[in-house]
Amino acid sequence: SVCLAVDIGGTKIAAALVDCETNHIIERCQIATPQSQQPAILSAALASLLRPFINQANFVAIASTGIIDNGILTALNPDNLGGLNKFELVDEIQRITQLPTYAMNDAQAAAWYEYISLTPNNNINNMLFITVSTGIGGGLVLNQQLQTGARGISGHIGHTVVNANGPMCGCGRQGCIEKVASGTAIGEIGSLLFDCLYSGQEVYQLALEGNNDALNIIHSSAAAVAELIANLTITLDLDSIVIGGSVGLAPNYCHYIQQYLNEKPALYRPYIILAQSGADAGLLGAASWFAQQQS
Ligand code: BMX
Ligand code: ZN
Repeated sequence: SVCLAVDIGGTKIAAALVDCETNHIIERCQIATPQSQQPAILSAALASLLRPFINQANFVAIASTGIIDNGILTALNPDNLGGLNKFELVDEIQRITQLPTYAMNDAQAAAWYEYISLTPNNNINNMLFITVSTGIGGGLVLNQQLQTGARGISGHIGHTVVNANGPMCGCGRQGCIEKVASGTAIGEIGSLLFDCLYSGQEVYQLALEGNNDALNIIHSSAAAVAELIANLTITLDLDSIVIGGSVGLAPNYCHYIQQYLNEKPALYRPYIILAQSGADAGLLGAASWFAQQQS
């Protein structure tokens, strides 16, 4: 069958036709995520993105930022979606496409695709996928099973606290790792420091060009992610960590994480692997997860 896969992130929305037998992308298209509190604006953007693909698809599989519980998107951090905090995701897409529609969290979907791409050649039982991008997201595979959680929450590692006196996160908690280490945070900290508006990508570029202040910002982000990895490894007996997202995949970032982990005792150091599917992991993960649920 052919799946219309959709990946809704904080920065971009991608859609693709995926051949479910081969996990191959037939056609792909992407737009910027509208930054609006109004559900109707997101619905309209989705309708025009998806319309050209509808006739060629048998079902729709969505990977989306936010907590996906019974087809409803609830933003844990509404700041990542321009203030939007509730969206009837499955109902809206079903209305637009008239196709059977399923949805899951973006990082959970990417975790699943990275996991099935790594096995069966590797003996991985307990894996955590971490995306460091607009936000920080995660997907857990425990005993070879993807954990989606009874309420869809499983894997929301971006909202574990690294500094109880830190800045207020959009989720309402103080000092979440997402507020201090995500791409958005890297941009915010750089903007404050350089007294000028910078994106996370621009701060990262400065670091690559040798600016020491910018490099320190990237290093504290990687150090925070390394602490998170150590905490979760000793909690869940993780054997492998897969790092993805625009920051996670940026030059040297994964290497910095590895350096910080190398300072810790062996039990805190799982294998660190760079995500193989890059920007397509969410699309391919949702497509294969729901193709498998259907059969
Ligand atoms: C946030 C949260 C997660 C998401 C993660 C990465 C919202 C809207 N999203 O922690 O559900 O997985 O960001 O999302 O609360 P991305 O947009 O950076 O890929
Ligand atoms: Zn938070």
